[in-house]
Amino acid sequence: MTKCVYILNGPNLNLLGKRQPEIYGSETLADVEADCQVLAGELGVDIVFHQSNAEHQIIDWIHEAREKAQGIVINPAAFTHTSVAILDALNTFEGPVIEVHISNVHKREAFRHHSYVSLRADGVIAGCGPLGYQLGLRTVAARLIAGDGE
Ligand code: CA2
Repeated sequence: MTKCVYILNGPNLNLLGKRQPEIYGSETLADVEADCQVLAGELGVDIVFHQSNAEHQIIDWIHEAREKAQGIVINPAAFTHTSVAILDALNTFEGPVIEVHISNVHKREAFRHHSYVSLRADGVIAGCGPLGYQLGLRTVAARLIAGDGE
């Protein structure tokens, strides 16, 4: 069966490429999704790509991923720094989880230095721009393939 990876995005990332290009670059979220679709084809995995400004919606997608996906790439955006609920949801998911941040959160304000999601993430990518999503997807796919041989 083809493996499926959920790529989940938190609040305000719908504005990617439309505001603050000096921090987040000029690629839109639709560009990121298109790049991930091309890469997924090369890697032989399916992806489901979502963005929401609502915490409960992201939690519901993580619950859905428990049934439908084998891996998760997540940029929780500001919920990274606040959401025990998203951490709790991710703790119920059994496959690889990679946390992605477009900007280098460690070079920014102190409140961005702590991540609840990192307590569950198997890997964290920050400061690589939108390319971070492809690095995250490659990492999840590699871990799923390695797991197949176990
Ligand atoms: O660097 C990242 O990817 C972040 O997850 C982005 C979040 C921020 O709260 C995190 O600390 C780091 C903010 C997402 C806002 O996205 C925008 C994109 C374009 C224009 C305005 C906001």
